[in-house]
Amino acid sequence: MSDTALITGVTGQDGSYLAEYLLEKGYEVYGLERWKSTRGKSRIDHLSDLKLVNGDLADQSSLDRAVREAEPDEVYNLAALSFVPESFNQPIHTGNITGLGATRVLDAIRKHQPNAKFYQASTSEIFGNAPDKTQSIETPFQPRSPYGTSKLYAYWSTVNFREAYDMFAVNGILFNHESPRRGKNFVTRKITRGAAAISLGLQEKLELGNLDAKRDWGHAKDYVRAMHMMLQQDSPEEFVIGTGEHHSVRDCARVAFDEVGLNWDDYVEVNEKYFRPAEVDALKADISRAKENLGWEPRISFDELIREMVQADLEQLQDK
Ligand code: NAP
Ligand code: F7E
Repeated sequence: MSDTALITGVTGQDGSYLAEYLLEKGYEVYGLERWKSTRGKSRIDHLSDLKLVNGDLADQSSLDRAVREAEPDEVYNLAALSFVPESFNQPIHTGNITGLGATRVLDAIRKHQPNAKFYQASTSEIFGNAPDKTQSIETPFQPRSPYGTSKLYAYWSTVNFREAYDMFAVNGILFNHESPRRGKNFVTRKITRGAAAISLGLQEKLELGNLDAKRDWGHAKDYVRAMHMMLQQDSPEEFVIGTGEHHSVRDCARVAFDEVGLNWDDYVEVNEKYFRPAEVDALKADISRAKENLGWEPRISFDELIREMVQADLEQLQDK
């Protein structure tokens, strides 16, 4: 009999790649979807074998029902309010969904499917402005946004359910990962779409915030592979997943505009409205443990990632 997985956040970037990956591996895959009056063209419309269950991370009974219906062997909690600037505007909602939501999923598993393995989508944002040049599982946590503080609550909830109820529950501390399916407000996609639009004569300028911020950017396809690998370990443990390299927002703009034969400096303007109340200046993963204990390494480079995103945006904008 095939394994069954339940993915919350299935309509998001990672959820769609993970669903694809698990379906290809022969899993029966259920995805938790928020109720909407229309779905429209989404990231998962091409996945005809995916089974959808309605539910919301704010609503315990819907999560209980989803777990009872799917009877999963593996649960991936990817649902969250994931856009850091918006978490400053909606700190309570962020705490409820991104923080407490994880506890609700854990509690549904504890009650209805206690042997299911649980993956929590944790994040490098829990490190904040970390003192170390690279961040590992040993680095102290000091988040700098309501998103980060909520994810830290979810992190400790996951550890606590593991210790208290002997559940197989792990956090994947993932650094930034992107793809052509990335939401349009996140900086890489804003840049690749902006460069594509400018090269096609559809836009004149691109306004950005802090060009000096540095992130460790990888490809989402590589990272969903790591999520699955983390649930196949003999015993549950946390891993940091990234590339071990970081680049500035400026570097990202340079590569994206180069892909369309333009000089980024002629088109990018800084607008302070995109600065955050508290910024995370630089993040870079130490992935030695993931390489050694998990056997995971990224396969797609930063340059390949950004160029792929620009080409996908060119195609999408030309089709309009
Ligand atoms: P994303 O594209 O923003 O997807 C977020 C998902 O959460 C969407 O499917 C969204 O559904 C769902 N969601 C939001 N509120 C919900 C609620 N109240 N109930 C149920 N579902 C809800 O995020 P992503 O980039 O794929 O990231 C996946 C997860 O990894 C998130 O938890 C994120 O915080 C975390 N993470 C991401 C990164 C990264 O760089 N991408 C790095 C580390 C950790 P709708 O479609 O209905 O809005
Ligand atoms: O910002 C700077 C901004 O919004 C990256 C989420 O997936 O990864 C993501 O969080 C950097 C920041 O991602 C603009 O100030 C400059 O320093 O693409 P971002 P993020 O905040 O790092 C982590 C790991 C997650 O877990 C989150 O869910 O870029 N920046 N100018 C800008 N950022 C945006 N969005 N827009 C700008 O115009």
